[in-house]
Amino acid sequence: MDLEALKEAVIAGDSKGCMLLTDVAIQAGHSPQKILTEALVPAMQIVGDKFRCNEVYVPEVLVAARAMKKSLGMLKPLLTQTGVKPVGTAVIGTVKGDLHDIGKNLVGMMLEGAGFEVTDLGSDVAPEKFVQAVKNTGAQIVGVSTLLTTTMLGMKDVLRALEQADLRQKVKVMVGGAPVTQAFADEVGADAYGESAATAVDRAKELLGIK
Ligand code: B1M
Repeated sequence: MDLEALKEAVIAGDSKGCMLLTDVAIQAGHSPQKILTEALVPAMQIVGDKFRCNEVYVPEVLVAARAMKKSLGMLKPLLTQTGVKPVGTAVIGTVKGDLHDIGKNLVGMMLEGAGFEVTDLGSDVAPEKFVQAVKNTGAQIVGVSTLLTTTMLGMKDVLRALEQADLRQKVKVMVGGAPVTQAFADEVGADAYGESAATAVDRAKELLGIK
């Protein structure tokens, strides 16, 4: 079975088809990582491109996102069933004012798949919530995502809040999301920039000195 049909089902927003084809892909022996990176992520990228070109509109995007989430829900237990001691702990969330969560969810799942214990704060997360979560969980990494240029500077607020709470020296901060660049990450004083969910895992491991 190739993964093209699953990709098409996400693009078409066919939730039932997505669940069925995800099951078929798993049964055919495709790894959850492969299903994610070769079907779900590229499908959502295509939907994003179509949205940008006004070929589809918000309702279609939402339906595609919902279909993708159904597949993700089926992959999550497979990605996370390592059953071993976590290699690290992370708190992740999308900045205040930003409701986009698909990319951030992928980052969370990929981190979990790589053995991290992840606390996902969701989207539209205020800086003080990141601070509280670090205090509650003792997380080693804070991952901040944003998709909007208008909320990018919210990342700086998260870094400032961590500093004010005297936590900045204790945690590593990684930023990512479509408008974010390495230059922006440097500008706001983040410790790492994750270009994709896969590279976010590499960066997180590097931050903790894990090979
Ligand atoms: Co919105 N939206 N949206 N949207 N949306 C974008 C981002 C936009 C580029 C579309 C466009 O105009 N071309 C544009 C932003 C423009 C800008 O800021 N310059 C935009 C806009 C304007 C808006 C609204 C303002 C629209 C409106 O209401 N007028 C509104 C904002 C609402 C708000 O947040 N306050 C809005 C709303 C929505 C929906 C609700 C309809 C929906 C979100 C559904 C959801 O997330 N639950 C939506 C969607 C789906 C998109 C697009 C089409 C797709 C985003 C996506 O999920 N991509 C997007 C256009 C596009 O990107 N082409 C668009 C797939 C995802 C896998 O990629 O999130 O980039 P991405 O994540 C990648 C990497 O960036 C990285 O890893 C991921 C996987 O590889 N990554 C990290 C992400 N976070 C990371 C964190 C890390 C490391 C890596 O470390 C911590």
